[in-house]
Amino acid sequence: MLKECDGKDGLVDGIVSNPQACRFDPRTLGPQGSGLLSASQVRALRSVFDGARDSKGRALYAGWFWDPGIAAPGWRIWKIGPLFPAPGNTSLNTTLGGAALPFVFTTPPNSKTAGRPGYPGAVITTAGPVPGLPGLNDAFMPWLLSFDMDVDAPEIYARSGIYSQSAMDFMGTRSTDYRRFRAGGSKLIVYSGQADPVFSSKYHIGWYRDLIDRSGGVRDTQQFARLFVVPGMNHCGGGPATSQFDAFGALVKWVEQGQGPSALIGTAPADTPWPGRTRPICAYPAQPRYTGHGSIEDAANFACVAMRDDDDDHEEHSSGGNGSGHGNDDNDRQ
Ligand SMILES: [Ca+2]
Repeated sequence: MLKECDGKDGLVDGIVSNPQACRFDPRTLGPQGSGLLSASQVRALRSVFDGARDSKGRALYAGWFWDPGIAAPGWRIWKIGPLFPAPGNTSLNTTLGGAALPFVFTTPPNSKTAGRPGYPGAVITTAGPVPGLPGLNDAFMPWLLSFDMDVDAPEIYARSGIYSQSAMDFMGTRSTDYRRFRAGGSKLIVYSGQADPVFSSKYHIGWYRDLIDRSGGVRDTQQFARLFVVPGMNHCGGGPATSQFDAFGALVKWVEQGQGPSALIGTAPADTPWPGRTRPICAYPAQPRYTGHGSIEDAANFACVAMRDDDDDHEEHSSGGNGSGHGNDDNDRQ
């Protein structure tokens, strides 16, 4: 992935700052390529990163970026399993997610399967990997493996009886209607880990593009809402990333002084390949580019520039002119 995608942002530095230009294909590691992966492993990877689909091939959610952060523990623990030996499938997607799906994201909760052995509502008897804690590892696997993307997945939008709101009604954040928010002078900063295993940055970018379409273009949208995608970062942290940044301080400055952030300055923590490295995390759709001078460990030697978007699936043709994150805070003073 790094070999294919790292340099596409203009600098080989272990960070994929232009994931839209990334053309990594796991088939290059399969039997027809280097042979590191089996054909079924390649199929699984392609399927997972393409995102969930129903039987007609319609996407139920976004796909996922190829980002080196997927090699980090913070990705693994959600998708594959924990960092300690444990029986069964112990990924958070099957334990935490396996419980949340039938009870929170299905309306009415667990209506079809309550009490059936191996299904939510049944007594969990599986031994846990941690002494004294209930075993969740394989408890919901029958439910998950029987989950029907055509029939069961739409229940996230369902309402029923006393459940006058669907899960998406009360928990979803897909709305692009920010008229009242904007009129009141409020500001919104959204950040997203490009290697977040839970919520896909592709989804966040898709939502933000919809917001741009509805709000009069990039510049108008950036008057009240800005998106910051953090390359390499897992869910709210972790991964090979400059994942320490002060988004709240930036929000306060924006609200109280009228200076919106064109970038958040991120610092790489100790458990990354480059502790102390700093980078501008640019307001989407701008991306950081090395100026060609000075240390690549220092954010000061990078500039936020308009994205060069090579991906046909992610065209950058919004009505916001050059669509770039202008690099000057002063532009944003009202
Ligand atoms: Ca790079």
